[in-house]
Amino acid sequence: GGNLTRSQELHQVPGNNGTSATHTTTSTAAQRTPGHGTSRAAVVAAGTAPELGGQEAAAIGTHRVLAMDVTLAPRDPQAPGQFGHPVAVPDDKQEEAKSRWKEGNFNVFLSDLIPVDRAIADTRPAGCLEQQVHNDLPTTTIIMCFVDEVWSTLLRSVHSVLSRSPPHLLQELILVDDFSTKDYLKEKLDAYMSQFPKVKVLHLRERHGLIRARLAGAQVARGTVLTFLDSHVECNVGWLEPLLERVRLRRARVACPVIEVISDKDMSYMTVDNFQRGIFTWPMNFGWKQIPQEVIEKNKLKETDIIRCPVMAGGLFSIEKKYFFELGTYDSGLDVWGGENMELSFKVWMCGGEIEIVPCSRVGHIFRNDNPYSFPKDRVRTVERNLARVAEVWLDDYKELFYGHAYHLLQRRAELGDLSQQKELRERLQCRSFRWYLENVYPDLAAPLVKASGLLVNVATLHGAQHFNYTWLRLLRHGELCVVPMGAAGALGLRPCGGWESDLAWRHSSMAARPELVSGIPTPHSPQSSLPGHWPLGACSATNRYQQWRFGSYH
Ligand code: UD2
Ligand code: MN
Repeated sequence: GGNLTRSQELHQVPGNNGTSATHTTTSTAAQRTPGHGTSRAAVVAAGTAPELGGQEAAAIGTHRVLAMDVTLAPRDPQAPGQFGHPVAVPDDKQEEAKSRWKEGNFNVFLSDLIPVDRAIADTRPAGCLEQQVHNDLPTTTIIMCFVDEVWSTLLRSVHSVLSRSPPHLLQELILVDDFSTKDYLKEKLDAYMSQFPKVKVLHLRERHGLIRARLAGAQVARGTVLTFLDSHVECNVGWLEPLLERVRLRRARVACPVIEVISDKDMSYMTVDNFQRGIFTWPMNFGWKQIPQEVIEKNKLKETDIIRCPVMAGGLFSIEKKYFFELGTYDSGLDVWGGENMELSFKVWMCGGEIEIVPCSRVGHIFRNDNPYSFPKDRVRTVERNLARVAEVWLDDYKELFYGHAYHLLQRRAELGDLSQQKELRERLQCRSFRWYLENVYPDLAAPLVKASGLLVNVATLHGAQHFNYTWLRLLRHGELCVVPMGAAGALGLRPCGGWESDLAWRHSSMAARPELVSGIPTPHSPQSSLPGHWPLGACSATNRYQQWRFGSYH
């Protein structure tokens, strides 16, 4: 699995911290019934206002989102990077900057140069300033776990929380040190943070990995809502209340801010395109996908509308603490990094909750090309193992698609560890099927259960064999029967397919435009007869047209 990057267009934000001109919008009521197809309901939930029960709102009262930001009048307006402006490395410092890059896989030299409490531009869409939130929002514990984070970046993350979160909502900020090796993250960090009564540092005694480190923070959290953040972020003005409001309105909900970009090169704060959903592609790679312009226009979507997402990025979100524990938190068998966002996303949706991006909440994050810390075991293998665990527990029959796109993992299923607890949890919570998820939450994902199907035809002879499915596990299936080599002569026959440990795979490089069966099924013995029994195996050859086969349709 590659690292998380944001590849869509970025926009440099204007230099003043100017709040955008006020523009009053009243949200129109929109249905929030679980969606069908890619209708409005599938991608967007109602804005804040319509969900306030009239009477309740009157009794409890609401207020506009507090634009609290102690950095609005920065100590030193001339400081480099102030207001989120880009910073350039001076000519005589190029070498130094270059050599320090690997400390965090971003421009650490510049991070050290800019104030830890710099101001950034308020990038919220017009309309956010008018939004109302309840007066009785729940409190939150912010959990920020880190391993060997860069000092100035960690401090900037903490300061951005303290500067831009309403104190009455911030129960505490727990820094979970995942057994860092750097000296400055020990007594020096404790001493620095001791000036902030709400900040607690929890030093783990061994490396837990981010998944179990977050859980260590969650165990001791005292706030009603947990808010997870990475340790290289800058929370923007008014970021917290809209998240807590969404959780306040419905507890079975995960609320995510829009993740904006802090440039790894010049440390500038950049906003991103609106109307992006969190999605995944096979084999479970997270990405963002733009909502098509027609959908935006047809449904008159506004930039402030909540966006429902099939999956979340993973790092930044609010979830009610009790709900998180009811869901069984994360699968604690997931190691170090990766895949936990998929696990929680599937679990939330399939077990009755929902995941959304809240456009009026914005947090910058430094996206890096590589993890700057070491993995206890091989990085790729760790992430792959995590993803396969998630596939085994949540994808039902569709896990064949996962393995079909990551075929080498099929051999490693024995390494996945015990999954019985996770499967029991899914039973106990009476979660829906993955098929339900596909139909209702992510209908635009292509998820055909077989790769190809129909009459299997030899290209050389155009002779049709029986109807077969070519599965993601590379079986040639005819109902419950699979094509297998039989007998010493290498003739073919049909046999019950058997389970996952089947070794009956056929390699077929199938491109709908130029389908070719590259290996496996060979020269015909008797072109007139049907496939099984009469097409002996022969050595593979790229040019032998008798070895080229085509299916009726490719999916
Ligand atoms: C993304 C998520 C990240 C996590 C990851 C998949 C965002 C912005 N980031 O990757 O939160 O969901 O996908 O797992 O959505 N850390 C530890 N111990 C470890 C490894 C990491 O404490 O063993 C910390 C790390 O210092 C950082 C956080 O966990 O604060 C996330 O790690 P990352 O920033 O390397 O992940 P990222 O942003 O590439
Ligand atoms: Mn990160």
